[in-house]
Amino acid sequence: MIKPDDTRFMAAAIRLARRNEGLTATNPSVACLIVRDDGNGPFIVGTGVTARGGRPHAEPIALEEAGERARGATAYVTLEPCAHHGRTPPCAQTLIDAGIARVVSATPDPDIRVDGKGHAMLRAAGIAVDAGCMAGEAASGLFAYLTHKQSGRPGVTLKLAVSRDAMLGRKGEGQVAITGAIARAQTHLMRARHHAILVGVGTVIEDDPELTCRLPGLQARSPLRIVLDPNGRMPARAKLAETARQVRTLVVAPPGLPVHAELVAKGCEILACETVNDRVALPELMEDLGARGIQSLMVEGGASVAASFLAEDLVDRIALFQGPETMGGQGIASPLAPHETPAGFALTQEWRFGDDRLREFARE
Ligand code: AOF
Ligand code: ZN
Repeated sequence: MIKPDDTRFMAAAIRLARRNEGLTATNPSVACLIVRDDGNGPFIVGTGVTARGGRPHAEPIALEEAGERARGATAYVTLEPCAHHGRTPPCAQTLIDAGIARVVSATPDPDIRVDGKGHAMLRAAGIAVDAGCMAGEAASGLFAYLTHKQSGRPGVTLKLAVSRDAMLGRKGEGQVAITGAIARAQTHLMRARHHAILVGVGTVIEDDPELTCRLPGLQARSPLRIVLDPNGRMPARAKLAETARQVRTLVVAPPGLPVHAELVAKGCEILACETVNDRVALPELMEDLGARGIQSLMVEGGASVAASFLAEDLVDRIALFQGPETMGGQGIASPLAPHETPAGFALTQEWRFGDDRLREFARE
């Protein structure tokens, strides 16, 4: 049975798991807390989060910190402990060997090597297992891993910044600041947590963005940058091309376009794609990216790329920033209005950053 304290510790574990989001592929970033109660109330004796690169898993890290204090304790894990032999023994076995008395888990692991076997191993060893504690919240953190495992494509976050009158910018004016510094920092953090970030070539031509994470200390966490370029319009002078040797840049285009040689010379990689009516075929592209191990994708612009992802039903989460200003008639209309909940989505979180607002939605 799940108790109020269980929810409290699982919430802490879910928060801890965010630390290595985007750094553990193709593993999910999982967290584990070892909690003891010697009669004076529960306290944490070990914490672990899946290491960078995916190994070790969260459980052995937490158990090592706990040492002998793990005997008789409860383990909180955001994902069902694994049941397979990888570079290390199964985490379920490690929990059993450490003398854990009870395991509380949040999300089942769809990996066919686990898929219920982790929980079964624990129960067979006489450990009390309570699964499904804060399942929704944990799944939201693991959405990229779960989407990739279940459908083979990356989990997609659509990020939009709109003005009070639902505009994304002004026509022909390049980058227009819609939100302030704190909201911008949030966007950079969001970039750091994704494996790849995608824009249409129109955004490159209009805005000449860098699409990197420029938060102090997190610059190395800039994701792979992807440009949809179905008609070979990607400028070789764009910042994305000029910096392709520092941050990987992938140009998605039909094969055989002449401009490519120059982009390749600057360090861009080219990914050949199918096109439909002069647009990149998105479902096929998503499959290709998934096959390359890309589990999470942030779509950052512009209006028609956002609309295409929505129309193809490829968006799993929406981050909708709203600034305080009004653009007026010269604006580029957003496919989503700031005050409405998009059809098929539910509001999951809402923040205020000064005059700006961020609402996050997840697929229902
Ligand atoms: C856990 N704890 O912290 C993580 C788990 O390549 P391997 O051997 O590391 O296995 C990858 C799989 O391990 C991954 O698909 C998922 O099922 C599980 N991840 N499991 O018990 C963890 N990250
Ligand atoms: Zn494991």
